[in-house]
Amino acid sequence: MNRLIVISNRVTVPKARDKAQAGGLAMALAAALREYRGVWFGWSGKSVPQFTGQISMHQSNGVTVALTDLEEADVQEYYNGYANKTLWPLFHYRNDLTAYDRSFNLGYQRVNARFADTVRPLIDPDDFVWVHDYHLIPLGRELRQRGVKGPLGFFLHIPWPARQLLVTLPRDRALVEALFSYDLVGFHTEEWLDAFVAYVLREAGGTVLPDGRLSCFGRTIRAAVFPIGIDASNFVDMLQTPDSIRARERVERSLNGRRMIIGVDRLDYSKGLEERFVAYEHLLATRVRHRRDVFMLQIATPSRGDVGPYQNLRAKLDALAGRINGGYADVDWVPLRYVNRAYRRDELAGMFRAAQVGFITPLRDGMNLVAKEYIAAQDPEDPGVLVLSRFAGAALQMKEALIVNPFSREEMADALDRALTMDLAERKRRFEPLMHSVMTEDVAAWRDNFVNALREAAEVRVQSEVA
Ligand code: ADQ
Repeated sequence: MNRLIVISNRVTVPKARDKAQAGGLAMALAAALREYRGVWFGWSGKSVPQFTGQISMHQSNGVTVALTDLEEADVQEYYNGYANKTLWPLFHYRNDLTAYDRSFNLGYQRVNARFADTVRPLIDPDDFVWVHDYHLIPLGRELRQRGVKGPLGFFLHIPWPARQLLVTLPRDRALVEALFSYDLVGFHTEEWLDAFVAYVLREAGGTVLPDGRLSCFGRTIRAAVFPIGIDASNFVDMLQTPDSIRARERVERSLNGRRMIIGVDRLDYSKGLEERFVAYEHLLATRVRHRRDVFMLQIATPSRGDVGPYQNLRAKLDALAGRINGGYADVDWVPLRYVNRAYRRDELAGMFRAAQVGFITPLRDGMNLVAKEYIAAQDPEDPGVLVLSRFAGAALQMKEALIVNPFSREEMADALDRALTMDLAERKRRFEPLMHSVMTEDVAAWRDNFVNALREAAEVRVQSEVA
């Protein structure tokens, strides 16, 4: 079997003993690497005065990890700069927050070239190389320039933006052209794939071949949809761990018979947290009967705190939470519990189980795994209701959720009201197909579908080169 070389900005191999803390994606990639053998390469997270290109390799729970340090300027221009201040906001439809600085793009190209120089000696001719996410779009081109001829795949974990937005990016064509160095480019949903294809056809003069492949810039690739899932059976098992049960009981005790609405997100402007708070406030203002019989738990883990808009968002949410609690709390009831820390995954599972409503309303999200985790954690005999933004990639799969427009506080408050008053028969009717798809379209299926499609796409390329 061929080896798999996984390349991502950061590398997180879960340890067996802290399984409960690891994210589903990390678990899936680590499992793939154990199965296929291979290496997981990425940035160590450390910065050094000068880039050396040295790799430190170690074994981590059966996976070979290779890490490299980056220069301080690289971190500023590539990571904080082009990745988090340019591509992230633009790809999440926030060109008002997008920084278009040339130095960021130069840093981005430089780091991708450095990654390629560093990882190149680790790649054998028969290896499959799988590159992850927006930090590393040009890496495929850099690897091809350094003589890598084998299967090369890329997966984008975030949305692909509309053509009208992407054209605001200087050197937009070069970014898209770089994707044509891969054999296979994967997206979470048809919507992101369609936006990519629209750009290729209408901006770059590409064509769709009769076999569905895309041809442009003198190269031909396969672009396809691979909706990511969670490690669902593992998540369900976690509900039985003592820590999970303890977390659930702790929340349930504090409920005092009230119903709980839960949200769990990284503290990010794409997640619609302000709009969510305002919608909840609207519910309290317009449906007096829910006052005192519900509360909302919002867990928002701080993220990218070095970047300005994240600091502004945090200040706004602090103020909004204060306004809602100041306006509606009583001596024995606080309507909003707003928590800025991370929890172990088994604890989160327990908290999801204790909540009657999962309130997941990003303004734009590649997929959103929290929506799937909320469903996996429910009691099939008495499931809660998922209220989900239509702008999460997950909404295309999870049609039985209450799908809302996160920009409308009235629509969101209506959906909360409906979720809080829904009878058991309807809750079960909605839950069953959702649970079925969460269990079957899981992270292992995502990984295997991608790797199989990569094998096929590379074979087709080799055949057409020979012909
Ligand atoms: P994210 O933007 O990070 O991922 P998401 O898919 O929701 O968004 O994944 C977040 C993960 O972190 C979930 O597993 C969640 O449980 C966990 N998490 C969040 N807050 C936490 C907390 N306070 N404590 C512990 N765990 C917490 C990006 C894209 C998504 C895409 C994924 C995977 O933006 O659209 O679904 O990658 O491709």
